[in-house]
Amino acid sequence: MAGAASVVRREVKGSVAFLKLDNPPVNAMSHALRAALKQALDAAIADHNVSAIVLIGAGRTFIAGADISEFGKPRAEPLTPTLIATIEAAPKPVIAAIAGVAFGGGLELAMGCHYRIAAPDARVGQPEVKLGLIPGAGGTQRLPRLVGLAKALDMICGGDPITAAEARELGLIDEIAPGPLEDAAAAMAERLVRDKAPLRRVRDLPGPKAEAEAVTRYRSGLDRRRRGAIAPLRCAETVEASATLPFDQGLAKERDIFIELVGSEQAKAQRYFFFAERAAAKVRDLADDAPAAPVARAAVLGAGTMGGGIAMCFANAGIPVTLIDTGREALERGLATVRRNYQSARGMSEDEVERRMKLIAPSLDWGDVGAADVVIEAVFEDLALKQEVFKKLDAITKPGAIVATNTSYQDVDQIAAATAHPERVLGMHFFSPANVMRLVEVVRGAKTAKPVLASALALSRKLRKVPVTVGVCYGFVGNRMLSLRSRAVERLLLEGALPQEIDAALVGFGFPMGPLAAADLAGLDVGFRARKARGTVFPIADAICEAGRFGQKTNAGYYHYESGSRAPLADPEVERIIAGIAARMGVRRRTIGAAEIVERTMLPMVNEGARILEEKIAQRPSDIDVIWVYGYGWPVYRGGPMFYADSIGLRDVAATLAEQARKLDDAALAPAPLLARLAGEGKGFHDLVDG
Ligand code: T1G
Repeated sequence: MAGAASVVRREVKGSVAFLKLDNPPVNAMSHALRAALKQALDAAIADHNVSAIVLIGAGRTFIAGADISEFGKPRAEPLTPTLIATIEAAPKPVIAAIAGVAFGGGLELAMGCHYRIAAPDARVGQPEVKLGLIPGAGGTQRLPRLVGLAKALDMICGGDPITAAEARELGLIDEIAPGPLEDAAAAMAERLVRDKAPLRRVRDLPGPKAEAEAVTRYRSGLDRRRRGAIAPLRCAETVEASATLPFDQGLAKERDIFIELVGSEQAKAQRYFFFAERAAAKVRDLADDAPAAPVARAAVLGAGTMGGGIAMCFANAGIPVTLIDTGREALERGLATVRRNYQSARGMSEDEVERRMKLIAPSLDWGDVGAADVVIEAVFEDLALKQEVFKKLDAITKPGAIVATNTSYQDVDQIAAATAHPERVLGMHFFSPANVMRLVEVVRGAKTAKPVLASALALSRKLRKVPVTVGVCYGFVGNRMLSLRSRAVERLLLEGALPQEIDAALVGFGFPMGPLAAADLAGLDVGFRARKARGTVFPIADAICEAGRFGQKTNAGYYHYESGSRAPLADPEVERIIAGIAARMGVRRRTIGAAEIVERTMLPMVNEGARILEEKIAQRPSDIDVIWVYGYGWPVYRGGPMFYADSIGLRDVAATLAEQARKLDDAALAPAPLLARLAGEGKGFHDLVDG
């Protein structure tokens, strides 16, 4: 970040002083920026030639909030509340001119100003909850006074931004700039001075009406959504106080809770994750600005659940896509599912449904891939079939087209070897439902060309996905680690844990759904076939499938389902199957507690994560964490499996794994060399140097 002197530039137009914030790339409110702004404000306020002050970003954005990299370090004045107090005490109008984003402390500073104007494409929001925090510079007290309690709850507990138009509608923004922002801000300033407009202070507005019903409704949904995260609850509590407490008492309450949360484990994990997500975008031997081939047209092979979801991603990004299948029935079924998904999407108009459907062209003709810049294969999960498909694609795809496989497991190098152009082949592993899940594991083959990789990463971001680059191995990173969890679950069932106990333990840990309810939802036959193909035996899972129980689709799996219901019901028949197998295997069953269930399902995954790092299948431990949070519902406030292991301490993790390996007589559970080495050195995965 830049030094104190240059981060705020003052430019005077007539009697209006523009204080230009210049702390690239996003004007994070570092101490240097705060100090320079305080200085510039004091000078402009004291300057009699200045009749109004405009705060504006010098670059692409207003302010992205507090400097997250400063959290956890001693906080130095001037803090944002001090800047706001300076503005509120000013005897002349101070205007916030917002381009790009005003997030967190940036919006709080803007709400501390007397007036706000924004560029039409600006966005404003309080995303602190995504960092395990609450707004800490008055946002919980000022925002409700401007937009009302219900909306403030939504914005602060949810953390998602709103558009300038919506903010204008709500009265959070006074004006949308009709032309260049700086000119519009200057005109606004001159008008305010000319009209001797009041110096409005949001703090002086009455507290919001206490909308008890709205609050109760919001709270009940919040408990379900937060999955153990603390910050959303503290956000609600503080925002609600704006309706009951005088402003300064509300502010003091906010301050106390903010300071408490900054040091919390959850906030530390979410800060770590903020930077982990950004690090995942960087590929070791690929320049950050490596050129990417444009994608004007796409094709998806296979109109099944994954193919349909992937086609929706392209349509959602405005990219025309051809959805191809060999069977008319399968194609029509796939298209009907896509339409149903759009029609059930919240807030999507019928016109918008039609507009997106028009971007998806169904076809039975493989030749239609010829016009596509990218082709994504999403056919049945079988290596030989995929090789055959790629061989065919070689002849019909246009030169330079990216040819990607959506396989969840198979060897991408073997698939590429079936073509004459392995350099343009890689894996783009989407997660189900593909139109919802944000993760894409971008599988780099041994022969994948760098421009192809760069283009696939850029395309993933254009599809509003989070791409993580991984190497080739069975199941890549996510599914490879998942298989260790599945093994542990199978063993725990055998030893006495019931499906509902295992699921409750992992839901209690923060996962949206337990592994057994999730397996029933996905369909047990998929795993059954994969195990058979690999010669892997899971006595209990296999027995349940052999009993014709494939999950929700057969109203029976690990649970029983009433017809038409998705609610998992404990089934004594399952317990009878398990008990029978345990007896035959001479396993005495016992009660197993939630803590042991968590330990025995999570630590083997961490161990496999260490092996994945040893083999350089993942570039860095934090990439593994990004994969688990965005692909498998790992609770973000626990950082991810590798961060979680570090928070326990690798010495303890290694000792527990060694004990599990001994007790279960399972060498695969013995600590991986990397984990054992780091534990021995008293280090953590975060000590591993990137590169
Ligand atoms: N602090 C420090 N660094 C930041 C930052 C921040 N707030 N925001 C972004 N960066 C870095 C980021 O790590 C990356 O670095 C580069 O800037 C570009 O970011 C008191 C307590 C603004 C929408 O949570 O949402 O205010 O990787 O890749 O996709 O109440 O960044 O290049 O080295 O994300 O164009 C609240 C966080 C803080 C907003 C831009 N604010 N930022 O997205 O670029 S808490 C936030 C974003 C707070 C107050 C509280 C996005 C963005 P590098 P990028 P982008």
